[in-house]
Amino acid sequence: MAGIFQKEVGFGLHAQRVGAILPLKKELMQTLRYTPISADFYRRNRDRLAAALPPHSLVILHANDVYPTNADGTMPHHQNADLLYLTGIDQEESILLMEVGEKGEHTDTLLLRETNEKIVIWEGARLTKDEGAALSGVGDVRWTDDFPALLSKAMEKAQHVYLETDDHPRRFSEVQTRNERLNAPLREQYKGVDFCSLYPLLSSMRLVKSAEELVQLREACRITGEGFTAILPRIHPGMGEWEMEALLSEQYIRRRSRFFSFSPIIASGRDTCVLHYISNHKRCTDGDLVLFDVGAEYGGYAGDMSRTIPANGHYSPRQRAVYLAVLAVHRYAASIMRPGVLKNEYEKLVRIRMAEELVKLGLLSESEVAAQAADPLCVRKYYMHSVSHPLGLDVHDVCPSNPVFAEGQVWTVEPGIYIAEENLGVRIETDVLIHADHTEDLITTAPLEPEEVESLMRHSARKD
Ligand SMILES: [Mn+2]
Repeated sequence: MAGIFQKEVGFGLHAQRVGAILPLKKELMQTLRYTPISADFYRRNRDRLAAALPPHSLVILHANDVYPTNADGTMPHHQNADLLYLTGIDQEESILLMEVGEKGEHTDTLLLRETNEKIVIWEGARLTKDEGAALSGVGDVRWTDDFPALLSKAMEKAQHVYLETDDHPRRFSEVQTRNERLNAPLREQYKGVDFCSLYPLLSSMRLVKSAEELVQLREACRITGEGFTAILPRIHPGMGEWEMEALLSEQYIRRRSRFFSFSPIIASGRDTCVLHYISNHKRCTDGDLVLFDVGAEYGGYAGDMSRTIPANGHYSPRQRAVYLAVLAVHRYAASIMRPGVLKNEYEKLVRIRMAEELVKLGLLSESEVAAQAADPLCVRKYYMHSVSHPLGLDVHDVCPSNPVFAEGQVWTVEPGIYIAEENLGVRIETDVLIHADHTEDLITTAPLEPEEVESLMRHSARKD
């Protein structure tokens, strides 16, 4: 069923509006820069979440805030990834309520910010109730004015209340999210209720990608690689890193990406060894390497790619040797990423392979590595980070701790070697989909072999 005219039957406290969910109107499609995922996907995600919850659970999920900057300025709105995953609604102030009954049946309500003439004039149209229903597959759509009354009714009946907490191990924030702020009084007010976190459930669900998500991820990866390849012939010694950023931004946005999926790293010379360099303020010089770690967003999903190129179009012998070492480790890592392998075990095997390459490059001694044969942590002198992270709605996507690889997961593979004393850092990163017996590189639109890079850079018009 293609998500059209599907009926949702109410089981919960308040009567569900039982009626046709209209298909996405052409006009709405035209207001989105990307082709949206079908409402079936979101309906299925809510079904799976509800099935995993105990009877008489309530899920409350808020949109992210629009964060202020200074004066009347704001950051662009960046939607809460879990709300996107369960509804596809990419609009501020939206709320999802899910009331789960005895056997996993659930009554869902989507609440949207009521639009008015002033909002239409200043900010443009917001979703109507019908549009919200068509995008999300939720039959009962209301304005947020109804939220307090709906919430207190639902809280009276709920035994377990599932709230959004962001438990990403590397999260650091001094400010409360909208979910944390709006949920704090509930924890105070309803002392006897079992408050639980959505994080473990949704991070496990989000780790394995559905067919619909793979369509979006493939597009994000395609754009990420293709945009980079398009600008390669235009790069030359003396060019500003920011100028390369500008060229890339044009390529991505032209392909319907709304923004970089993270602050782009375009680092030349010594800054190839700065892992999260984002100021992109220098001019590259003849003989430099330039490290790109960049990604295009598409439909909420993130691409994430690294390539390291010679500013003048030719790798020096040393640069080539380091590049080939990283490429060898990259190929090895992709070859052992198989269903059933523990992430931590995989990381260790990659360090063992990396140690071999660092010895060959004269950076580590054989005895140094032999002393740590089981897990050569000495590689961290030149390779400081891990090789893979999951990719999806978030660039560093959520997952349980020490996950096991499985079919349908999407991970980055990104080894690097950073030799600060030589101003020489190389990182090569692709995004791969795990299949039963191989990994599939989702970035087929950007070169990997050094000769390919050089050849694409040679085809330039005069570089100025
Ligand atoms: Mn990455």
